[in-house]
Amino acid sequence: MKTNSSAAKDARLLLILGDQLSLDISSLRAGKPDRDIVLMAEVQDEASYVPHHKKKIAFVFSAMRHFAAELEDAGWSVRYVKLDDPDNSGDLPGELARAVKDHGIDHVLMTEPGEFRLKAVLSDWSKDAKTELEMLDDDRFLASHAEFRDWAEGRKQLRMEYFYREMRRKTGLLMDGDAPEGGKWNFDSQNRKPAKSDLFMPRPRATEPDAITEEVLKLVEDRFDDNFGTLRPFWFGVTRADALKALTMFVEQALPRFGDYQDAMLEGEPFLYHSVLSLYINAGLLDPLETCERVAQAYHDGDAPLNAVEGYIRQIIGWREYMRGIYWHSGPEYTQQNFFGAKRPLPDFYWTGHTDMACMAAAIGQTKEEAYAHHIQRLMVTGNFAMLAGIDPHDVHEWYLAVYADAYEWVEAPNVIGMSQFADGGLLGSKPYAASGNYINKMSDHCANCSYDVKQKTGSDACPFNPLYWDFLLRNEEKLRGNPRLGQVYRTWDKMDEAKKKEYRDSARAVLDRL
Ligand code: FAD
Ligand code: DLZ
Ligand code: SF4
Repeated sequence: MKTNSSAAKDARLLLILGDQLSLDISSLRAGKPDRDIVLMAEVQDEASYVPHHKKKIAFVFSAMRHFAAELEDAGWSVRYVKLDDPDNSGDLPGELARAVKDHGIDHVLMTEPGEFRLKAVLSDWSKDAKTELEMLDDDRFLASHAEFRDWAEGRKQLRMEYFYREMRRKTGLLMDGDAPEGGKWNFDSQNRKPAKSDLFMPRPRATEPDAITEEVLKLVEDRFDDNFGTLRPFWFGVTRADALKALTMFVEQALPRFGDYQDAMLEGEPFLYHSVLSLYINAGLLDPLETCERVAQAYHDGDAPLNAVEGYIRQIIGWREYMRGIYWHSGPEYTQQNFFGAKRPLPDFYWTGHTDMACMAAAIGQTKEEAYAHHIQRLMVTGNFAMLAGIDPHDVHEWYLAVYADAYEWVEAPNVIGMSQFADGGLLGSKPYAASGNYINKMSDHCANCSYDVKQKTGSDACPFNPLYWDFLLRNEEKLRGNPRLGQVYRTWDKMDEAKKKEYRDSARAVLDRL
Protein backbone atom coordinates (compact mmCIF):
# COMPACT_ATOMS: atom_id res chain seq x y z
CA MET A 1 0.00 0.00 0.00
CA LYS A 2 2.97 2.32 0.38
CA THR A 3 3.79 4.52 -2.60
CA ASN A 4 7.38 5.75 -2.80
CA SER A 5 7.57 6.95 -6.34
CA SER A 6 8.55 10.50 -7.10
CA ALA A 7 5.35 12.37 -7.88
CA ALA A 8 4.26 14.32 -10.95
CA LYS A 9 5.55 17.89 -11.12
CA ASP A 10 2.36 19.62 -9.99
CA ALA A 11 1.28 16.79 -7.66
CA ARG A 12 -0.24 17.53 -4.29
CA LEU A 13 -0.28 15.49 -1.13
CA LEU A 14 -3.85 14.90 0.09
CA LEU A 15 -3.90 14.24 3.84
CA ILE A 16 -6.91 12.17 4.95
CA LEU A 17 -7.51 11.86 8.71
CA GLY A 18 -9.08 8.96 10.58
CA ASP A 19 -12.46 10.70 10.74
CA GLN A 20 -12.43 11.80 7.09
CA LEU A 21 -13.27 8.46 5.51
CA SER A 22 -15.71 9.77 2.88
CA LEU A 23 -15.07 9.23 -0.82
CA ASP A 24 -16.68 12.57 -1.66
CA ILE A 25 -14.90 14.63 1.01
CA SER A 26 -13.79 18.08 -0.18
CA SER A 27 -10.06 17.21 -0.30
CA LEU A 28 -10.65 14.22 -2.61
CA ARG A 29 -13.05 16.21 -4.75
CA ALA A 30 -10.32 18.81 -5.24
CA GLY A 31 -7.65 16.22 -6.08
CA LYS A 32 -6.88 14.14 -9.13
CA PRO A 33 -6.13 10.41 -8.82
CA ASP A 34 -3.67 10.42 -11.71
CA ARG A 35 -1.68 13.36 -10.31
CA ASP A 36 -1.93 13.47 -6.49
CA ILE A 37 -0.87 11.20 -3.65
CA VAL A 38 -3.08 10.44 -0.69
CA LEU A 39 -1.42 10.24 2.74
CA MET A 40 -3.05 8.33 5.58
CA ALA A 41 -1.14 7.58 8.78
CA GLU A 42 -1.81 5.70 11.98
CA VAL A 43 0.19 7.68 14.55
CA GLN A 44 0.84 7.31 18.26
CA ASP A 45 -0.02 10.97 18.93
CA GLU A 46 -3.59 10.60 17.67
CA ALA A 47 -3.95 7.23 19.33
CA SER A 48 -2.94 8.64 22.73
CA TYR A 49 -4.07 12.28 23.15
CA VAL A 50 -6.54 10.64 25.55
CA PRO A 51 -6.43 6.96 26.57
CA HIS A 52 -8.97 5.87 23.94
CA HIS A 53 -11.11 2.78 24.43
CA LYS A 54 -9.51 -0.25 22.72
CA LYS A 55 -12.56 -0.73 20.48
CA LYS A 56 -12.36 2.91 19.36
CA ILE A 57 -8.72 2.59 18.26
CA ALA A 58 -9.44 -0.71 16.49
CA PHE A 59 -12.45 0.82 14.73
CA VAL A 60 -10.53 3.88 13.52
CA PHE A 61 -7.48 1.93 12.32
CA SER A 62 -9.46 -0.82 10.62
CA ALA A 63 -11.80 1.66 8.95
CA MET A 64 -8.74 3.68 7.79
CA ARG A 65 -7.11 0.56 6.29
CA HIS A 66 -10.30 -0.46 4.50
CA PHE A 67 -10.79 3.07 3.21
CA ALA A 68 -7.22 3.19 1.87
CA ALA A 69 -7.93 -0.03 -0.05
CA GLU A 70 -11.11 1.48 -1.50
CA LEU A 71 -9.17 4.55 -2.61
CA GLU A 72 -6.62 2.35 -4.36
CA ASP A 73 -9.44 0.48 -6.08
CA ALA A 74 -10.75 3.84 -7.25
CA GLY A 75 -7.38 4.60 -8.84
CA TRP A 76 -5.69 6.74 -6.17
CA SER A 77 -2.03 6.32 -5.17
CA VAL A 78 -2.08 5.90 -1.40
CA ARG A 79 0.82 6.23 0.99
CA TYR A 80 -0.49 4.41 4.04
CA VAL A 81 1.66 4.34 7.17
CA LYS A 82 0.82 1.67 9.74
CA LEU A 83 1.39 2.27 13.44
CA ASP A 84 4.05 -0.44 13.64
CA ASP A 85 5.95 0.72 10.55
CA PRO A 86 9.54 1.06 11.91
CA ASP A 87 9.90 4.44 10.15
CA ASN A 88 6.66 5.83 11.60
CA SER A 89 7.58 9.15 13.25
CA GLY A 90 4.63 8.97 15.70
CA ASP A 91 2.80 12.13 14.71
CA LEU A 92 1.08 13.68 11.71
CA PRO A 93 3.58 16.54 11.17
CA GLY A 94 6.35 13.94 11.14
CA GLU A 95 4.48 11.86 8.56
CA LEU A 96 3.77 14.92 6.42
CA ALA A 97 7.44 15.86 6.53
CA ARG A 98 8.54 12.36 5.46
CA ALA A 99 5.98 12.20 2.67
CA VAL A 100 6.75 15.66 1.32
CA LYS A 101 10.44 14.78 1.23
CA ASP A 102 10.05 11.30 -0.26
CA HIS A 103 7.77 12.46 -3.05
CA GLY A 104 9.25 15.91 -3.65
CA ILE A 105 5.88 17.62 -3.13
CA ASP A 106 5.51 21.19 -1.84
CA HIS A 107 1.74 21.53 -1.62
CA VAL A 108 -0.47 19.73 0.93
CA LEU A 109 -4.24 19.75 0.63
CA MET A 110 -6.70 18.57 3.24
CA THR A 111 -10.21 19.00 4.56
CA GLU A 112 -10.19 21.04 7.77
CA PRO A 113 -9.60 18.80 10.81
CA GLY A 114 -12.46 18.40 13.28
CA GLU A 115 -10.75 20.09 16.17
CA PHE A 116 -8.65 23.10 17.18
CA ARG A 117 -5.75 21.03 18.54
CA LEU A 118 -4.97 19.27 15.28
CA LYS A 119 -5.67 22.33 13.16
CA ALA A 120 -3.07 24.28 15.17
CA VAL A 121 -0.50 21.46 15.06
CA LEU A 122 -0.77 21.13 11.28
CA SER A 123 -0.77 24.87 10.63
CA ASP A 124 2.36 25.24 12.80
CA TRP A 125 4.04 22.47 10.82
CA SER A 126 3.22 24.21 7.56
CA LYS A 127 4.81 27.46 8.78
CA ASP A 128 7.92 25.72 10.14
CA ALA A 129 8.35 23.48 7.11
CA LYS A 130 7.57 26.35 4.72
CA THR A 131 5.22 24.01 2.88
CA GLU A 132 1.87 25.22 1.67
CA LEU A 133 -1.03 23.61 3.53
CA GLU A 134 -4.42 24.29 2.04
CA MET A 135 -7.44 23.51 4.23
CA LEU A 136 -10.84 23.14 2.58
CA ASP A 137 -14.19 23.45 4.35
CA ASP A 138 -15.65 20.24 5.68
CA ASP A 139 -18.93 20.34 3.81
CA ARG A 140 -20.14 17.05 5.26
CA PHE A 141 -21.94 19.40 7.68
CA LEU A 142 -25.05 21.36 6.75
CA ALA A 143 -23.98 24.67 8.24
CA SER A 144 -20.60 26.19 7.44
CA HIS A 145 -18.72 28.12 10.17
CA ALA A 146 -19.87 31.36 8.52
CA GLU A 147 -23.52 30.29 8.41
CA PHE A 148 -23.50 29.37 12.10
CA ARG A 149 -21.78 32.64 12.96
CA ASP A 150 -24.37 34.61 11.00
CA TRP A 151 -27.16 32.76 12.78
CA ALA A 152 -25.59 33.16 16.24
CA GLU A 153 -24.45 36.77 16.06
CA GLY A 154 -26.81 39.34 17.47
CA ARG A 155 -28.90 36.76 19.37
CA LYS A 156 -29.29 37.22 23.09
CA GLN A 157 -29.40 33.48 23.62
CA LEU A 158 -28.39 30.54 21.47
CA ARG A 159 -30.95 27.75 21.55
CA MET A 160 -30.91 24.56 19.50
CA GLU A 161 -34.63 24.64 18.74
CA TYR A 162 -34.44 27.80 16.63
CA PHE A 163 -31.30 26.68 14.83
CA TYR A 164 -33.00 23.34 14.12
CA ARG A 165 -35.96 25.06 12.45
CA GLU A 166 -33.53 26.84 10.13
CA MET A 167 -31.99 23.49 9.22
CA ARG A 168 -35.43 21.98 8.56
CA ARG A 169 -36.17 24.84 6.18
CA LYS A 170 -32.75 24.54 4.57
CA THR A 171 -33.02 20.79 3.93
CA GLY A 172 -36.78 20.61 3.35
CA LEU A 173 -36.84 17.54 5.61
CA LEU A 174 -40.32 16.91 7.07
CA MET A 175 -41.61 20.16 5.62
CA ASP A 176 -45.07 20.67 4.23
CA GLY A 177 -44.43 23.79 2.20
CA ASP A 178 -43.33 26.39 4.78
CA ALA A 179 -44.92 24.50 7.68
CA PRO A 180 -43.52 21.58 9.65
CA GLU A 181 -45.00 18.16 8.88
CA GLY A 182 -47.72 17.29 11.39
CA GLY A 183 -48.16 20.94 12.42
CA LYS A 184 -45.37 20.95 15.04
CA TRP A 185 -41.62 21.30 14.82
CA ASN A 186 -40.85 19.04 17.75
CA PHE A 187 -42.57 15.90 19.08
CA ASP A 188 -40.21 15.37 22.00
CA SER A 189 -43.01 15.33 24.58
CA GLN A 190 -44.12 11.98 23.08
CA ASN A 191 -40.62 10.52 23.36
CA ARG A 192 -40.32 9.85 27.08
CA LYS A 193 -41.83 6.42 27.69
CA PRO A 194 -40.10 4.01 30.04
CA ALA A 195 -39.40 0.61 28.42
CA LYS A 196 -40.42 -2.86 29.60
CA SER A 197 -38.03 -5.79 29.37
CA ASP A 198 -40.59 -7.96 27.55
CA LEU A 199 -40.44 -5.73 24.45
CA PHE A 200 -38.68 -7.14 21.38
CA MET A 201 -35.19 -5.62 21.32
CA PRO A 202 -33.39 -5.38 17.99
CA ARG A 203 -29.58 -5.58 18.09
CA PRO A 204 -27.38 -3.27 16.05
CA ARG A 205 -25.87 -4.99 13.03
CA ALA A 206 -22.67 -6.90 13.85
CA THR A 207 -19.85 -7.34 11.33
CA GLU A 208 -17.53 -10.35 11.54
CA PRO A 209 -13.86 -9.19 11.64
CA ASP A 210 -12.04 -9.89 8.35
CA ALA A 211 -8.28 -10.40 7.92
CA ILE A 212 -7.57 -6.64 7.95
CA THR A 213 -9.54 -6.14 11.16
CA GLU A 214 -7.91 -9.21 12.75
CA GLU A 215 -4.46 -7.70 12.07
CA VAL A 216 -5.59 -4.45 13.69
CA LEU A 217 -7.03 -6.27 16.71
CA LYS A 218 -3.66 -7.94 17.28
CA LEU A 219 -1.93 -4.57 16.98
CA VAL A 220 -4.28 -3.06 19.56
CA GLU A 221 -3.71 -6.04 21.88
CA ASP A 222 0.04 -5.55 21.50
CA ARG A 223 0.22 -1.78 21.85
CA PHE A 224 -2.84 -0.68 23.85
CA ASP A 225 -3.43 -3.53 26.25
CA ASP A 226 -3.57 -1.21 29.27
CA ASN A 227 -6.16 1.08 27.72
CA PHE A 228 -9.75 1.19 28.96
CA GLY A 229 -12.32 -1.26 27.64
CA THR A 230 -12.85 -4.70 26.19
CA LEU A 231 -11.59 -5.30 22.66
CA ARG A 232 -13.29 -8.60 21.81
CA PRO A 233 -15.81 -9.49 20.61
CA PHE A 234 -15.27 -6.73 18.06
CA TRP A 235 -18.42 -6.28 15.98
CA PHE A 236 -18.34 -2.75 14.58
CA GLY A 237 -18.62 -2.28 10.85
CA VAL A 238 -15.46 -0.87 9.27
CA THR A 239 -16.53 0.05 5.74
CA ARG A 240 -19.20 2.20 4.15
CA ALA A 241 -20.91 -0.97 2.93
CA ASP A 242 -21.09 -2.30 6.53
CA ALA A 243 -22.36 1.06 7.78
CA LEU A 244 -25.06 1.19 5.09
CA LYS A 245 -26.25 -2.26 6.18
CA ALA A 246 -26.37 -1.04 9.79
CA LEU A 247 -28.44 1.96 8.66
CA THR A 248 -30.90 -0.31 6.83
CA MET A 249 -31.22 -2.56 9.86
CA PHE A 250 -31.87 0.42 12.13
CA VAL A 251 -34.53 1.87 9.83
CA GLU A 252 -36.30 -1.48 9.44
CA GLN A 253 -36.09 -2.82 12.98
CA ALA A 254 -35.55 -0.08 15.55
CA LEU A 255 -36.73 3.23 14.07
CA PRO A 256 -40.47 2.64 14.59
CA ARG A 257 -39.93 2.60 18.37
CA PHE A 258 -36.91 4.95 18.46
CA GLY A 259 -39.05 7.91 19.51
CA ASP A 260 -41.18 6.26 22.17
CA TYR A 261 -38.25 4.76 24.07
CA GLN A 262 -35.56 7.34 23.30
CA ASP A 263 -35.08 8.27 26.98
CA ALA A 264 -35.58 4.79 28.48
CA MET A 265 -32.93 2.65 30.19
CA LEU A 266 -33.11 -1.10 30.85
CA GLU A 267 -30.70 -3.38 32.71
CA GLY A 268 -28.89 -5.62 30.20
CA GLU A 269 -30.17 -3.70 27.14
CA PRO A 270 -27.38 -1.34 26.13
CA PHE A 271 -28.84 -0.28 22.77
CA LEU A 272 -32.66 -0.37 23.09
CA TYR A 273 -34.04 1.27 19.92
CA HIS A 274 -31.08 3.58 19.32
CA SER A 275 -29.39 3.65 15.94
CA VAL A 276 -25.76 3.07 17.07
CA LEU A 277 -24.74 4.94 13.93
CA SER A 278 -22.84 7.88 15.44
CA LEU A 279 -19.45 6.16 15.14
CA TYR A 280 -20.01 5.58 11.41
CA ILE A 281 -21.36 9.07 10.76
CA ASN A 282 -18.55 10.79 12.69
CA ALA A 283 -15.82 8.78 10.93
CA GLY A 284 -17.29 9.65 7.52
CA LEU A 285 -18.64 6.22 6.54
CA LEU A 286 -22.21 7.55 6.45
CA ASP A 287 -23.36 10.96 5.36
CA PRO A 288 -25.56 12.51 8.10
CA LEU A 289 -28.04 13.87 5.57
CA GLU A 290 -28.41 10.52 3.77
CA THR A 291 -29.38 8.90 7.09
CA CYS A 292 -32.07 11.58 7.57
CA GLU A 293 -33.36 11.07 4.05
CA ARG A 294 -33.65 7.30 4.62
CA VAL A 295 -35.47 7.90 7.89
CA ALA A 296 -37.83 10.48 6.32
CA GLN A 297 -38.56 8.00 3.51
CA ALA A 298 -39.64 5.41 6.10
CA TYR A 299 -42.16 7.97 7.40
CA HIS A 300 -43.47 8.81 3.93
CA ASP A 301 -43.79 5.07 3.18
CA GLY A 302 -45.84 4.62 6.36
CA ASP A 303 -43.16 2.45 8.02
CA ALA A 304 -42.32 4.69 10.99
CA PRO A 305 -44.31 7.23 13.02
CA LEU A 306 -43.66 10.95 12.96
CA ASN A 307 -42.47 11.20 16.59
CA ALA A 308 -39.67 8.67 15.84
CA VAL A 309 -38.67 10.19 12.52
CA GLU A 310 -38.77 13.80 13.68
CA GLY A 311 -36.83 12.75 16.82
CA TYR A 312 -34.05 11.15 14.76
CA ILE A 313 -33.83 14.01 12.28
CA ARG A 314 -33.70 16.57 15.13
CA GLN A 315 -30.74 14.73 16.69
CA ILE A 316 -28.81 14.97 13.42
CA ILE A 317 -29.67 18.28 11.75
CA GLY A 318 -30.52 19.91 15.08
CA TRP A 319 -28.28 18.73 17.92
CA ARG A 320 -25.34 17.39 15.93
CA GLU A 321 -25.03 20.49 13.76
CA TYR A 322 -25.69 22.83 16.68
CA MET A 323 -22.96 21.16 18.75
CA ARG A 324 -20.44 21.60 15.95
CA GLY A 325 -21.48 25.22 15.52
CA ILE A 326 -21.06 25.93 19.26
CA TYR A 327 -17.64 24.24 19.28
CA TRP A 328 -16.11 26.31 16.48
CA HIS A 329 -17.94 29.48 17.52
CA SER A 330 -16.65 29.26 21.12
CA GLY A 331 -12.97 28.78 20.40
CA PRO A 332 -10.26 26.50 21.81
CA GLU A 333 -10.80 27.70 25.40
CA TYR A 334 -14.25 26.07 25.49
CA THR A 335 -12.92 22.86 27.07
CA GLN A 336 -11.39 24.87 29.95
CA GLN A 337 -14.72 26.35 31.07
CA ASN A 338 -15.70 25.65 34.67
CA PHE A 339 -18.73 27.80 35.57
CA PHE A 340 -19.23 26.18 39.00
CA GLY A 341 -15.51 26.04 39.81
CA ALA A 342 -15.80 22.26 40.36
CA LYS A 343 -12.49 20.75 41.45
CA ARG A 344 -13.06 17.18 42.62
CA PRO A 345 -11.06 14.59 40.62
CA LEU A 346 -12.97 11.98 38.61
CA PRO A 347 -13.69 8.99 40.87
CA ASP A 348 -11.81 5.84 39.96
CA PHE A 349 -15.03 3.87 39.42
CA TYR A 350 -15.57 5.76 36.14
CA TRP A 351 -12.70 3.61 34.87
CA THR A 352 -13.42 0.36 36.73
CA GLY A 353 -17.23 0.33 36.83
CA HIS A 354 -16.95 -0.88 40.43
CA THR A 355 -19.71 0.99 42.22
CA ASP A 356 -22.78 -0.15 44.11
CA MET A 357 -24.95 2.42 42.31
CA ALA A 358 -26.73 0.10 39.85
CA CYS A 359 -27.44 2.78 37.23
CA MET A 360 -23.80 3.94 37.20
CA ALA A 361 -22.48 0.36 37.14
CA ALA A 362 -24.73 -0.40 34.15
CA ALA A 363 -23.75 2.72 32.18
CA ILE A 364 -20.03 2.39 32.89
CA GLY A 365 -20.08 -1.42 32.47
CA GLN A 366 -21.57 -1.25 28.98
CA THR A 367 -19.24 1.63 28.12
CA LYS A 368 -16.32 -0.67 28.97
CA GLU A 369 -17.80 -3.52 26.93
CA GLU A 370 -19.12 -1.67 23.91
CA ALA A 371 -17.54 1.83 23.82
CA TYR A 372 -21.20 2.85 23.70
CA ALA A 373 -23.85 4.28 25.97
CA HIS A 374 -26.94 6.03 24.74
CA HIS A 375 -27.75 9.67 25.24
CA ILE A 376 -29.74 9.46 28.46
CA GLN A 377 -27.11 7.29 30.14
CA ARG A 378 -24.40 9.80 29.17
CA LEU A 379 -26.50 12.80 30.20
CA MET A 380 -28.66 11.74 33.14
CA VAL A 381 -26.53 9.02 34.75
CA THR A 382 -22.74 9.47 34.40
CA GLY A 383 -22.97 13.15 33.42
CA ASN A 384 -25.56 14.05 36.03
CA PHE A 385 -23.60 12.30 38.79
CA ALA A 386 -20.37 14.09 37.85
CA MET A 387 -22.06 17.49 37.91
CA LEU A 388 -23.92 16.86 41.18
CA ALA A 389 -20.71 15.60 42.82
CA GLY A 390 -18.70 18.63 41.65
CA ILE A 391 -16.21 16.75 39.48
CA ASP A 392 -13.78 18.95 37.53
CA PRO A 393 -15.46 19.30 34.09
CA HIS A 394 -12.14 19.00 32.30
CA ASP A 395 -11.62 15.54 33.83
CA VAL A 396 -15.16 14.64 32.81
CA HIS A 397 -14.49 15.91 29.27
CA GLU A 398 -11.34 13.80 28.95
CA TRP A 399 -13.19 10.71 30.16
CA TYR A 400 -15.96 11.06 27.58
CA LEU A 401 -13.45 11.80 24.83
CA ALA A 402 -11.62 8.57 25.65
CA VAL A 403 -14.34 6.03 26.27
CA TYR A 404 -16.83 6.31 23.38
CA ALA A 405 -16.23 5.04 19.85
CA ASP A 406 -17.98 8.12 18.45
CA ALA A 407 -16.00 10.67 20.50
CA TYR A 408 -14.21 13.53 18.72
CA GLU A 409 -13.76 16.82 20.50
CA TRP A 410 -15.99 18.91 18.18
CA VAL A 411 -19.06 16.91 19.25
CA GLU A 412 -18.01 15.54 22.64
CA ALA A 413 -16.94 18.84 24.23
CA PRO A 414 -20.19 20.80 23.71
CA ASN A 415 -22.15 17.77 24.89
CA VAL A 416 -20.03 17.40 28.03
CA ILE A 417 -18.88 20.91 28.92
CA GLY A 418 -22.11 22.55 27.77
CA MET A 419 -25.04 20.19 27.88
CA SER A 420 -24.11 17.79 30.65
CA GLN A 421 -21.91 19.81 33.05
CA PHE A 422 -23.30 23.32 32.42
CA ALA A 423 -19.66 24.38 32.68
CA ASP A 424 -20.20 27.03 29.99
CA GLY A 425 -22.69 28.81 32.27
CA GLY A 426 -25.63 28.42 29.89
CA LEU A 427 -24.20 29.27 26.48
CA LEU A 428 -25.58 26.04 25.03
CA GLY A 429 -28.60 25.21 27.18
CA SER A 430 -30.94 27.08 29.48
CA LYS A 431 -30.52 25.11 32.70
CA PRO A 432 -28.36 22.36 34.16
CA TYR A 433 -29.58 18.79 33.55
CA ALA A 434 -29.56 18.06 37.29
CA ALA A 435 -31.87 15.34 38.58
CA SER A 436 -32.36 13.26 41.70
CA GLY A 437 -32.81 9.46 41.69
CA ASN A 438 -36.49 9.91 40.97
CA TYR A 439 -35.80 10.66 37.28
CA ILE A 440 -33.63 7.54 36.86
CA ASN A 441 -36.25 5.45 38.65
CA LYS A 442 -38.97 6.73 36.33
CA MET A 443 -36.98 6.03 33.16
CA SER A 444 -35.26 2.73 34.08
CA ASP A 445 -35.47 -0.52 36.01
CA HIS A 446 -32.07 -0.03 37.68
CA CYS A 447 -33.33 1.06 41.10
CA ALA A 448 -35.01 -2.29 41.72
CA ASN A 449 -31.55 -3.97 41.63
CA CYS A 450 -29.63 -1.32 43.54
CA SER A 451 -28.08 -1.47 47.01
CA TYR A 452 -29.52 2.00 47.60
CA ASP A 453 -33.13 2.95 48.12
CA VAL A 454 -34.31 5.52 45.61
CA LYS A 455 -37.27 6.46 47.81
CA GLN A 456 -35.03 7.38 50.75
CA LYS A 457 -33.96 10.97 50.58
CA THR A 458 -31.27 11.00 53.25
CA GLY A 459 -29.29 8.56 55.39
CA SER A 460 -26.79 5.85 54.55
CA ASP A 461 -29.24 3.75 52.47
CA ALA A 462 -30.55 6.71 50.46
CA CYS A 463 -29.88 6.89 46.72
CA PRO A 464 -26.75 9.10 46.47
CA PHE A 465 -28.35 11.18 43.71
CA ASN A 466 -30.99 12.43 46.21
CA PRO A 467 -28.85 14.35 48.72
CA LEU A 468 -26.31 15.29 46.03
CA TYR A 469 -29.07 16.95 44.02
CA TRP A 470 -29.90 19.40 46.80
CA ASP A 471 -26.28 19.85 47.79
CA PHE A 472 -25.46 20.83 44.18
CA LEU A 473 -28.26 23.41 44.10
CA LEU A 474 -27.11 24.85 47.44
CA ARG A 475 -23.40 24.90 46.63
CA ASN A 476 -24.20 26.82 43.47
CA GLU A 477 -27.11 28.86 44.73
CA GLU A 478 -25.51 32.20 43.91
CA LYS A 479 -25.15 31.19 40.27
CA LEU A 480 -28.45 29.37 39.84
CA ARG A 481 -31.17 30.95 41.99
CA GLY A 482 -31.79 33.67 39.42
CA ASN A 483 -32.41 31.09 36.65
CA PRO A 484 -36.12 31.36 35.83
CA ARG A 485 -36.33 27.62 35.14
CA LEU A 486 -35.13 26.82 38.66
CA GLY A 487 -37.39 29.20 40.60
CA GLN A 488 -39.81 26.44 41.67
CA VAL A 489 -36.98 24.16 42.84
CA TYR A 490 -35.50 26.84 45.12
CA ARG A 491 -38.97 27.64 46.47
CA THR A 492 -39.33 23.97 47.47
CA TRP A 493 -35.99 24.16 49.28
CA ASP A 494 -36.98 27.37 51.04
CA LYS A 495 -40.11 25.68 52.43
CA MET A 496 -38.19 22.71 53.85
CA ASP A 497 -37.65 22.67 57.62
CA GLU A 498 -34.14 23.26 58.94
CA ALA A 499 -33.69 19.74 60.31
CA LYS A 500 -34.45 18.20 56.87
CA LYS A 501 -32.11 20.64 55.18
CA LYS A 502 -29.33 19.60 57.57
CA GLU A 503 -30.02 15.92 56.87
CA TYR A 504 -29.61 16.54 53.14
CA ARG A 505 -26.35 18.40 53.68
CA ASP A 506 -24.93 15.77 56.04
CA SER A 507 -25.92 12.90 53.74
CA ALA A 508 -24.36 14.63 50.75
CA ARG A 509 -21.15 15.20 52.71
CA ALA A 510 -21.05 11.48 53.58
CA VAL A 511 -21.48 10.50 49.90
CA LEU A 512 -18.77 12.93 48.79
CA ASP A 513 -16.38 11.76 51.51
CA ARG A 514 -16.73 8.20 50.21
CA LEU A 515 -15.74 9.12 46.62
P1 FAD B 1 -29.22 7.83 18.49
O1 FAD B 1 -29.87 7.96 19.81
O2 FAD B 1 -29.69 6.76 17.61
O3 FAD B 1 -29.33 9.25 17.77
C1 FAD B 1 -29.23 9.39 16.35
C2 FAD B 1 -28.04 10.22 15.97
O4 FAD B 1 -28.22 11.56 16.34
C3 FAD B 1 -26.71 9.80 16.57
O5 FAD B 1 -26.14 8.75 15.85
C4 FAD B 1 -25.90 11.08 16.52
O6 FAD B 1 -25.24 11.20 15.29
C5 FAD B 1 -26.96 12.17 16.62
N1 FAD B 1 -27.04 12.75 17.96
C6 FAD B 1 -27.95 12.47 18.92
N2 FAD B 1 -27.79 13.29 19.98
C7 FAD B 1 -26.74 14.07 19.69
C8 FAD B 1 -26.07 15.12 20.40
N3 FAD B 1 -26.46 15.51 21.61
N4 FAD B 1 -25.00 15.67 19.82
C9 FAD B 1 -24.59 15.29 18.59
N5 FAD B 1 -25.19 14.32 17.88
C10 FAD B 1 -26.25 13.73 18.41
N6 FAD B 1 -22.24 12.10 20.36
C11 FAD B 1 -21.20 11.83 19.57
O7 FAD B 1 -21.38 11.59 18.39
N7 FAD B 1 -19.93 11.85 20.06
C12 FAD B 1 -19.66 12.11 21.37
O8 FAD B 1 -18.51 12.11 21.77
C13 FAD B 1 -20.76 12.37 22.23
N8 FAD B 1 -20.56 12.62 23.55
C14 FAD B 1 -21.63 12.87 24.36
C15 FAD B 1 -21.40 13.16 25.71
C16 FAD B 1 -22.46 13.47 26.55
C17 FAD B 1 -22.23 13.82 27.98
C18 FAD B 1 -23.77 13.48 26.03
C19 FAD B 1 -24.92 13.82 26.91
C20 FAD B 1 -24.01 13.17 24.72
C21 FAD B 1 -22.94 12.87 23.86
N9 FAD B 1 -23.14 12.59 22.49
C22 FAD B 1 -22.07 12.35 21.69
C23 FAD B 1 -24.49 12.64 21.91
C24 FAD B 1 -25.26 11.30 21.92
O9 FAD B 1 -25.26 10.77 23.22
C25 FAD B 1 -24.67 10.30 20.94
O10 FAD B 1 -24.60 10.88 19.66
C26 FAD B 1 -25.54 9.06 20.83
O11 FAD B 1 -25.70 8.47 22.10
C27 FAD B 1 -24.93 8.08 19.86
O12 FAD B 1 -25.65 6.89 19.84
P2 FAD B 1 -26.63 6.51 18.65
O13 FAD B 1 -25.91 6.57 17.37
O14 FAD B 1 -27.28 5.24 19.03
O15 FAD B 1 -27.64 7.72 18.72
C1 DLZ C 1 -9.22 9.06 16.72
C2 DLZ C 1 -8.03 8.81 15.85
C3 DLZ C 1 -7.10 7.83 16.21
C4 DLZ C 1 -7.28 6.95 17.39
N1 DLZ C 1 -6.01 7.61 15.47
C5 DLZ C 1 -5.81 8.34 14.34
C6 DLZ C 1 -4.63 8.15 13.54
O1 DLZ C 1 -3.76 7.37 13.87
N2 DLZ C 1 -4.49 8.88 12.41
C7 DLZ C 1 -5.43 9.80 12.04
O2 DLZ C 1 -5.27 10.42 10.99
N3 DLZ C 1 -6.52 10.02 12.80
C8 DLZ C 1 -6.73 9.32 13.93
N4 DLZ C 1 -7.83 9.55 14.71
C9 DLZ C 1 -8.75 10.62 14.32
C10 DLZ C 1 -8.19 12.01 14.69
O3 DLZ C 1 -7.86 12.05 16.05
C11 DLZ C 1 -9.21 13.08 14.30
O4 DLZ C 1 -9.03 13.34 12.95
C12 DLZ C 1 -9.05 14.36 15.07
O5 DLZ C 1 -9.41 14.13 16.40
C13 DLZ C 1 -9.91 15.48 14.49
O6 DLZ C 1 -11.29 15.21 14.65
FE1 SF4 D 1 -29.13 4.84 40.61
FE2 SF4 D 1 -30.12 5.74 42.90
FE3 SF4 D 1 -31.57 4.13 41.41
FE4 SF4 D 1 -29.42 3.20 42.69
S1 SF4 D 1 -31.26 3.99 43.61
S2 SF4 D 1 -30.01 2.78 40.58
S3 SF4 D 1 -28.06 4.94 42.57
S4 SF4 D 1 -30.90 6.18 40.86
